[in-house]
Amino acid sequence: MTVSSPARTWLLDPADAAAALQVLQTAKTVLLPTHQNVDADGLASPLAVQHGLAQLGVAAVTLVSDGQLPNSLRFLPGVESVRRYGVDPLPDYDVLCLVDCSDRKRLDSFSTDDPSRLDGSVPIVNIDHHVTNARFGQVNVVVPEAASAAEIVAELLGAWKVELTTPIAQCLLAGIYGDTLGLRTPATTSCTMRTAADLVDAGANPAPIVDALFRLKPKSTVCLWQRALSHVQWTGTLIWTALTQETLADCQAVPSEAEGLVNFLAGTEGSRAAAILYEEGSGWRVSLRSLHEDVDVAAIASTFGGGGHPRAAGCQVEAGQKDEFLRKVAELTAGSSPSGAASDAG
Ligand SMILES: [Mn+2]
Repeated sequence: MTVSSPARTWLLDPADAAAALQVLQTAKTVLLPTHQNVDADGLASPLAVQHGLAQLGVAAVTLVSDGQLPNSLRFLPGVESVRRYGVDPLPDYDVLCLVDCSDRKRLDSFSTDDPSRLDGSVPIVNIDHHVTNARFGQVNVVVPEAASAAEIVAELLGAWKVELTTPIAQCLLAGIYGDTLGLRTPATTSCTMRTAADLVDAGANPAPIVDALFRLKPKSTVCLWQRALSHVQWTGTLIWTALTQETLADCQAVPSEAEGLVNFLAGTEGSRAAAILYEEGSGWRVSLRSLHEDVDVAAIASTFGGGGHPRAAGCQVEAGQKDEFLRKVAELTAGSSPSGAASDAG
Protein backbone atom coordinates (compact mmCIF):
# COMPACT_ATOMS: atom_id res chain seq x y z
CA MET A 1 0.00 0.00 0.00
CA THR A 2 1.28 3.41 -0.93
CA VAL A 3 1.31 5.97 1.83
CA SER A 4 0.56 9.44 0.56
CA SER A 5 2.89 12.23 1.56
CA PRO A 6 2.02 13.62 4.98
CA ALA A 7 -0.51 16.42 4.91
CA ARG A 8 0.63 19.47 6.78
CA THR A 9 -2.10 21.41 8.54
CA TRP A 10 -0.03 24.60 8.29
CA LEU A 11 3.08 25.91 6.60
CA LEU A 12 5.42 28.62 7.76
CA ASP A 13 5.52 31.55 5.32
CA PRO A 14 9.20 31.75 4.27
CA ALA A 15 8.81 35.54 3.90
CA ASP A 16 7.72 35.80 7.56
CA ALA A 17 10.69 33.67 8.66
CA ALA A 18 13.10 35.86 6.68
CA ALA A 19 11.52 39.10 7.94
CA ALA A 20 11.76 37.91 11.57
CA LEU A 21 15.42 36.98 11.17
CA GLN A 22 16.19 40.25 9.46
CA VAL A 23 14.89 42.27 12.44
CA LEU A 24 16.55 39.98 14.99
CA GLN A 25 19.92 40.18 13.22
CA THR A 26 19.96 43.99 13.49
CA ALA A 27 20.01 43.67 17.30
CA LYS A 28 22.97 44.06 19.59
CA THR A 29 20.90 42.20 22.17
CA VAL A 30 17.47 40.62 21.73
CA LEU A 31 15.29 40.45 24.85
CA LEU A 32 12.83 37.54 25.01
CA PRO A 33 10.29 38.33 27.78
CA THR A 34 7.94 35.48 28.68
CA HIS A 35 4.24 35.70 29.51
CA GLN A 36 3.19 35.83 33.16
CA ASN A 37 2.75 32.55 35.07
CA VAL A 38 5.15 31.07 32.58
CA ASP A 39 4.64 27.45 31.52
CA ALA A 40 6.81 24.98 29.59
CA ASP A 41 5.98 26.34 26.13
CA GLY A 42 6.24 29.93 27.36
CA LEU A 43 9.79 29.47 28.63
CA ALA A 44 11.22 26.68 26.47
CA SER A 45 10.24 28.30 23.16
CA PRO A 46 12.04 31.63 23.80
CA LEU A 47 14.99 29.67 25.20
CA ALA A 48 15.17 27.67 21.97
CA VAL A 49 15.12 30.96 20.01
CA GLN A 50 17.92 32.22 22.28
CA HIS A 51 20.00 29.09 21.57
CA GLY A 52 19.32 29.39 17.84
CA LEU A 53 20.26 33.08 17.72
CA ALA A 54 23.52 32.28 19.56
CA GLN A 55 24.46 30.03 16.62
CA LEU A 56 23.82 32.97 14.29
CA GLY A 57 26.00 35.28 16.38
CA VAL A 58 23.09 37.25 17.85
CA ALA A 59 23.12 37.82 21.64
CA ALA A 60 19.75 37.15 23.29
CA VAL A 61 18.46 37.04 26.86
CA THR A 62 15.30 35.29 28.05
CA LEU A 63 13.46 37.19 30.80
CA VAL A 64 10.72 35.83 33.09
CA SER A 65 8.42 38.89 33.05
CA ASP A 66 6.86 38.41 36.51
CA GLY A 67 10.10 37.29 38.16
CA GLN A 68 8.68 33.82 38.95
CA LEU A 69 10.71 30.93 37.53
CA PRO A 70 8.84 27.69 38.31
CA ASN A 71 10.97 24.91 39.80
CA SER A 72 9.35 22.43 37.39
CA LEU A 73 11.06 24.21 34.47
CA ARG A 74 14.56 24.21 35.91
CA PHE A 75 15.44 21.13 33.84
CA LEU A 76 15.39 23.12 30.59
CA PRO A 77 18.80 23.35 28.89
CA GLY A 78 20.07 26.92 29.30
CA VAL A 79 17.70 27.82 32.15
CA GLU A 80 20.67 29.10 34.18
CA SER A 81 20.95 32.00 31.71
CA VAL A 82 17.31 33.08 32.23
CA ARG A 83 16.88 36.44 34.03
CA ARG A 84 13.99 37.15 36.39
CA TYR A 85 12.40 40.60 36.08
CA GLY A 86 12.76 42.58 39.31
CA VAL A 87 15.30 40.10 40.67
CA ASP A 88 18.15 40.00 38.16
CA PRO A 89 19.57 43.01 36.30
CA LEU A 90 17.66 43.93 33.14
CA PRO A 91 20.10 43.86 30.20
CA ASP A 92 20.35 46.62 27.59
CA TYR A 93 18.31 45.44 24.60
CA ASP A 94 17.37 46.91 21.23
CA VAL A 95 14.94 44.32 19.83
CA LEU A 96 12.12 42.47 21.62
CA CYS A 97 11.04 38.98 20.62
CA LEU A 98 7.81 37.79 22.23
CA VAL A 99 7.18 34.05 21.95
CA ASP A 100 3.86 32.48 23.08
CA CYS A 101 2.42 35.88 24.16
CA SER A 102 -1.09 36.55 22.83
CA ASP A 103 -1.15 40.04 24.24
CA ARG A 104 1.42 42.59 25.43
CA LYS A 105 -0.60 42.88 28.67
CA ARG A 106 0.52 39.36 29.52
CA LEU A 107 4.05 40.63 30.18
CA ASP A 108 3.13 41.49 33.77
CA SER A 109 5.48 43.87 35.66
CA PHE A 110 7.82 44.20 32.67
CA SER A 111 4.90 45.89 30.88
CA THR A 112 3.05 47.61 33.74
CA ASP A 113 6.22 49.19 35.22
CA ASP A 114 6.86 51.00 31.92
CA PRO A 115 4.25 50.50 29.15
CA SER A 116 6.48 52.45 26.72
CA ARG A 117 8.70 49.35 26.61
CA LEU A 118 6.08 47.75 24.36
CA ASP A 119 4.85 50.75 22.36
CA GLY A 120 6.85 49.71 19.29
CA SER A 121 9.74 52.17 19.77
CA VAL A 122 11.82 49.03 20.33
CA PRO A 123 10.96 46.71 17.40
CA ILE A 124 8.92 43.63 18.38
CA VAL A 125 9.06 40.22 16.69
CA ASN A 126 5.85 38.40 17.65
CA ILE A 127 5.94 34.57 17.43
CA ASP A 128 2.75 32.93 18.68
CA HIS A 129 0.04 30.33 18.23
CA HIS A 130 -2.89 31.95 20.12
CA VAL A 131 -5.93 32.56 17.92
CA THR A 132 -6.56 35.79 19.86
CA ASN A 133 -3.06 37.19 19.12
CA ALA A 134 -3.40 40.90 18.37
CA ARG A 135 -0.53 40.96 15.78
CA PHE A 136 1.18 43.79 17.65
CA GLY A 137 4.70 43.16 16.29
CA GLN A 138 6.74 44.77 13.56
CA VAL A 139 6.94 41.19 12.30
CA ASN A 140 4.22 38.70 13.22
CA VAL A 141 4.68 34.95 12.90
CA VAL A 142 1.30 33.86 14.22
CA VAL A 143 0.07 30.33 13.45
CA PRO A 144 -3.16 29.49 15.34
CA GLU A 145 -3.12 25.96 13.85
CA ALA A 146 0.07 25.12 15.78
CA ALA A 147 -0.55 23.30 19.06
CA SER A 148 2.43 25.03 20.68
CA ALA A 149 4.72 27.97 20.03
CA ALA A 150 7.56 25.42 20.06
CA GLU A 151 6.31 23.92 16.78
CA ILE A 152 6.50 27.33 15.11
CA VAL A 153 9.98 27.91 16.55
CA ALA A 154 11.08 24.49 15.22
CA GLU A 155 10.03 25.56 11.71
CA LEU A 156 11.59 29.02 12.11
CA LEU A 157 14.95 27.63 13.23
CA GLY A 158 14.88 25.27 10.26
CA ALA A 159 14.20 28.20 7.91
CA TRP A 160 17.08 30.09 9.54
CA LYS A 161 19.39 27.09 8.93
CA VAL A 162 20.07 26.70 12.64
CA GLU A 163 21.55 23.31 13.57
CA LEU A 164 19.08 21.32 15.69
CA THR A 165 21.36 20.64 18.66
CA THR A 166 20.30 18.43 21.57
CA PRO A 167 19.65 21.41 23.92
CA ILE A 168 17.44 23.08 21.29
CA ALA A 169 15.60 19.82 20.62
CA GLN A 170 15.05 19.25 24.34
CA CYS A 171 13.61 22.78 24.79
CA LEU A 172 11.27 22.41 21.81
CA LEU A 173 10.03 18.97 22.85
CA ALA A 174 9.37 20.34 26.35
CA GLY A 175 7.31 23.17 24.81
CA ILE A 176 5.29 20.75 22.69
CA TYR A 177 4.73 18.31 25.57
CA GLY A 178 3.75 21.17 27.88
CA ASP A 179 1.03 22.63 25.67
CA THR A 180 -0.26 19.28 24.36
CA LEU A 181 -0.12 17.58 27.79
CA GLY A 182 2.17 14.97 26.23
CA LEU A 183 0.59 14.86 22.72
CA ARG A 184 -2.90 14.35 24.18
CA THR A 185 -4.90 17.53 23.43
CA PRO A 186 -7.29 17.88 20.43
CA ALA A 187 -4.96 20.57 19.00
CA THR A 188 -2.28 17.87 18.61
CA THR A 189 -1.92 17.04 14.91
CA SER A 190 0.16 14.59 12.91
CA CYS A 191 2.45 17.60 12.27
CA THR A 192 2.90 18.03 16.00
CA MET A 193 3.81 14.35 16.32
CA ARG A 194 6.21 14.44 13.35
CA THR A 195 7.94 17.50 14.79
CA ALA A 196 8.19 15.71 18.16
CA ALA A 197 9.66 12.62 16.45
CA ASP A 198 12.21 14.76 14.60
CA LEU A 199 13.21 16.33 17.92
CA VAL A 200 13.72 12.90 19.48
CA ASP A 201 15.86 11.96 16.46
CA ALA A 202 17.90 15.11 17.18
CA GLY A 203 18.61 13.93 20.71
CA ALA A 204 15.63 15.09 22.78
CA ASN A 205 14.68 12.76 25.63
CA PRO A 206 10.96 12.66 26.52
CA ALA A 207 11.35 10.84 29.88
CA PRO A 208 12.75 13.74 31.98
CA ILE A 209 10.22 16.08 30.36
CA VAL A 210 7.30 13.84 31.35
CA ASP A 211 8.66 13.52 34.89
CA ALA A 212 9.27 17.26 35.30
CA LEU A 213 5.99 18.42 33.74
CA PHE A 214 3.49 15.73 34.73
CA ARG A 215 4.78 13.61 37.62
CA LEU A 216 7.06 15.47 40.04
CA LYS A 217 5.39 18.02 42.28
CA PRO A 218 6.28 19.82 45.49
CA LYS A 219 4.39 19.10 48.71
CA SER A 220 2.90 22.59 48.45
CA THR A 221 1.05 21.50 45.29
CA VAL A 222 -0.63 18.60 47.08
CA CYS A 223 -1.63 21.03 49.87
CA LEU A 224 -3.08 23.43 47.29
CA TRP A 225 -5.03 20.71 45.46
CA GLN A 226 -6.35 19.35 48.74
CA ARG A 227 -7.67 22.79 49.69
CA ALA A 228 -8.98 23.58 46.20
CA LEU A 229 -10.75 20.23 45.81
CA SER A 230 -12.39 20.55 49.22
CA HIS A 231 -14.01 23.78 47.98
CA VAL A 232 -15.19 22.61 44.55
CA GLN A 233 -18.56 24.09 43.60
CA TRP A 234 -21.01 23.86 40.71
CA THR A 235 -22.86 26.68 38.94
CA GLY A 236 -25.11 24.79 36.58
CA THR A 237 -22.76 22.52 34.60
CA LEU A 238 -19.72 24.74 35.30
CA ILE A 239 -17.41 23.16 37.88
CA TRP A 240 -15.16 25.63 39.65
CA THR A 241 -13.06 26.42 42.66
CA ALA A 242 -11.39 29.53 43.99
CA LEU A 243 -7.93 29.94 45.45
CA THR A 244 -7.46 32.81 47.86
CA GLN A 245 -4.18 34.50 48.74
CA GLU A 246 -4.65 33.02 52.20
CA THR A 247 -4.75 29.45 50.83
CA LEU A 248 -1.67 30.09 48.69
CA ALA A 249 0.16 31.48 51.72
CA ASP A 250 -0.97 28.63 54.00
CA CYS A 251 0.36 26.07 51.50
CA GLN A 252 3.42 28.20 50.61
CA ALA A 253 2.35 27.67 47.02
CA VAL A 254 2.35 29.85 43.88
CA PRO A 255 -0.67 30.09 41.52
CA SER A 256 1.04 28.14 38.71
CA GLU A 257 0.93 25.04 40.92
CA ALA A 258 -2.83 24.86 40.36
CA GLU A 259 -2.68 24.94 36.53
CA GLY A 260 -3.08 21.15 36.22
CA LEU A 261 -6.07 21.22 38.54
CA VAL A 262 -8.31 23.05 36.08
CA ASN A 263 -7.63 20.32 33.50
CA PHE A 264 -8.43 17.71 36.14
CA LEU A 265 -11.76 19.43 36.89
CA ALA A 266 -12.58 19.79 33.18
CA GLY A 267 -12.72 15.99 32.93
CA THR A 268 -15.49 15.70 35.52
CA GLU A 269 -18.52 13.85 34.15
CA GLY A 270 -21.53 16.13 33.93
CA SER A 271 -19.43 19.27 33.54
CA ARG A 272 -19.42 21.42 30.42
CA ALA A 273 -16.55 23.65 31.53
CA ALA A 274 -14.19 24.18 34.46
CA ALA A 275 -12.79 27.30 36.06
CA ILE A 276 -10.24 28.18 38.69
CA LEU A 277 -10.39 31.66 40.18
CA TYR A 278 -7.15 32.99 41.59
CA GLU A 279 -7.45 35.90 43.99
CA GLU A 280 -5.26 38.67 42.55
CA GLY A 281 -5.18 42.24 43.84
CA SER A 282 -8.78 43.33 44.34
CA GLY A 283 -10.27 40.72 41.99
CA TRP A 284 -9.80 37.32 40.38
CA ARG A 285 -7.72 35.94 37.55
CA VAL A 286 -9.68 33.13 35.91
CA SER A 287 -8.44 30.04 34.11
CA LEU A 288 -11.12 28.37 31.94
CA ARG A 289 -11.17 24.93 30.32
CA SER A 290 -13.61 22.74 28.42
CA LEU A 291 -13.35 19.34 26.78
CA HIS A 292 -16.47 19.96 24.70
CA GLU A 293 -16.07 20.66 20.97
CA ASP A 294 -19.08 23.01 20.96
CA VAL A 295 -17.76 25.17 23.80
CA ASP A 296 -15.31 27.96 22.91
CA VAL A 297 -13.84 29.25 26.17
CA ALA A 298 -11.60 31.70 24.25
CA ALA A 299 -14.72 33.43 22.92
CA ILE A 300 -16.22 33.52 26.42
CA ALA A 301 -12.97 34.84 27.93
CA SER A 302 -12.76 37.54 25.26
CA THR A 303 -16.19 38.89 26.26
CA PHE A 304 -14.56 39.57 29.65
CA GLY A 305 -11.44 41.15 28.11
CA GLY A 306 -9.35 37.96 28.15
CA GLY A 307 -8.38 35.40 25.53
CA GLY A 308 -6.70 32.10 24.76
CA HIS A 309 -7.62 28.93 22.91
CA PRO A 310 -11.06 27.33 22.33
CA ARG A 311 -10.29 24.64 24.94
CA ALA A 312 -8.18 26.76 27.34
CA ALA A 313 -8.47 30.47 28.06
CA GLY A 314 -8.31 33.08 30.79
CA CYS A 315 -9.54 36.51 31.86
CA GLN A 316 -9.77 38.88 34.83
CA VAL A 317 -12.90 39.48 36.91
CA GLU A 318 -13.59 42.24 39.45
CA ALA A 319 -14.27 41.04 42.99
CA GLY A 320 -17.90 42.19 42.96
CA GLN A 321 -18.63 40.52 39.60
CA LYS A 322 -17.62 36.98 40.55
CA ASP A 323 -21.12 35.49 40.97
CA GLU A 324 -22.46 37.15 37.85
CA PHE A 325 -19.39 35.98 35.92
CA LEU A 326 -19.90 32.36 37.04
CA ARG A 327 -23.60 32.48 36.10
CA LYS A 328 -22.74 33.94 32.71
CA VAL A 329 -20.05 31.31 31.97
CA ALA A 330 -22.40 28.52 33.09
CA GLU A 331 -25.07 29.90 30.77
CA LEU A 332 -22.69 30.29 27.79
CA THR A 333 -21.21 26.80 28.18
CA ALA A 334 -24.43 24.89 28.94
CA GLY A 335 -25.35 22.50 26.16
CA SER A 336 -28.71 20.94 25.35
CA SER A 337 -27.37 17.42 24.88
CA PRO A 338 -26.58 15.21 27.90
CA SER A 339 -23.01 15.81 29.11
CA GLY A 340 -20.36 13.16 28.92
CA ALA A 341 -17.06 14.91 29.47
CA ALA A 342 -15.10 11.72 30.06
CA SER A 343 -16.20 10.10 26.78
CA ASP A 344 -15.47 13.30 24.85
CA ALA A 345 -11.95 13.34 26.22
CA GLY A 346 -10.89 10.14 24.43
MN1 LIG B 1 1.86 27.98 24.10
